[in-house]
Amino acid sequence: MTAMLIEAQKLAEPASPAPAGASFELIEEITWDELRRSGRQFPFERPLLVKGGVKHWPAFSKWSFEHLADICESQGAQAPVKFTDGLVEQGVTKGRPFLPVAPYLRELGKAAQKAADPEAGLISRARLAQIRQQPAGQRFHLNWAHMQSFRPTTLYLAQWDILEKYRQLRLDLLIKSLWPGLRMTWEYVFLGPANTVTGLHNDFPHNWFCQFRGVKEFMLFAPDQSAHLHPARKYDWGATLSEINVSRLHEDGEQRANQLASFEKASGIYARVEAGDALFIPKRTWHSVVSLEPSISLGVFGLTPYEVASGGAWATLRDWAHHLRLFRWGNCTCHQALKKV
Ligand SMILES: O=C(O)CCC(=O)C(=O)O
Repeated sequence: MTAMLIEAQKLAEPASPAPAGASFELIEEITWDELRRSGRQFPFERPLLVKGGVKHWPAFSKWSFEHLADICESQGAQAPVKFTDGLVEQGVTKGRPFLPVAPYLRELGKAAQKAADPEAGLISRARLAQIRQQPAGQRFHLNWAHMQSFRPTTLYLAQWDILEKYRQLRLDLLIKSLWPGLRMTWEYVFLGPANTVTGLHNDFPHNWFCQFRGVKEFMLFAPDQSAHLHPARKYDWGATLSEINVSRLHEDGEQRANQLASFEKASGIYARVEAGDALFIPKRTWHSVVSLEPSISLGVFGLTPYEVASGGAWATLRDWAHHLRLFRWGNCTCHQALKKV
């Protein structure tokens, strides 16, 4: 596997100026120790970034790209794995390549050793430090020129079911430390290089998003911002997708101009999630994610028994209808596009 496959294609300086996009405020941050001492009632109503929230998990110290590659190889996992080809949330979902996974992980391990550019990102490190000096709630815009400087990586192992294949990896997760009470959880692993983009969407359960390696930037929007975010008809099992493609905001066209005008009215929350952090994403919170470095992440969706019976049953019914070709067939993230949408 060549490095070309994991490296995002750098683009020339764009001719047009970057759009302003939505306005943002910084996410509320708390350390893991402060959170435990605070006695705050879970679930929280707004997104919360818990610094060091998973540093006490064995996965934080053990899970490197090399470690995961070794596990795949030692267990004879030579069978190719299904990758995503970048954004699946917006536009037409294309076929997904099957490739051997261990060489990919080793490539990511090598890329992770290179120091990341501190200037890169929707907010550079220096600007973030400046914003942190301002009073809480101060609004700012993101540097959309960053999104214009690369084409999202074409190979991303998003929502890989590695925890089903290698069940011993579950011993490295202390999920109960984040999810108190009676809750069923579903875990999804995301492994990918710098410059992966997960498009704007919201999920129906609450999510504890855990970062073990690398840095990711999150744009988050409360459910009351939906009117500005163009919910799409495209079908996904547990998510509502947006028509707004954050990696192509700057492109011309009447449709894009309308989307941009509406996106500029939205008020969002920005989070920079670093290795060891846990981010709480309340249910139905819109989010889009851009990686700044090769990353190993875990999304943990949690539902109470009541939520499983209500929301889960509804999602399952919709899914049956979809697979019976009765509901949004030909416009979904789970099948290759049959017609142009
Ligand atoms: O890390 C990513 O690229 C996407 C994560 C995400 O969207 C989620 O956990 O719901």
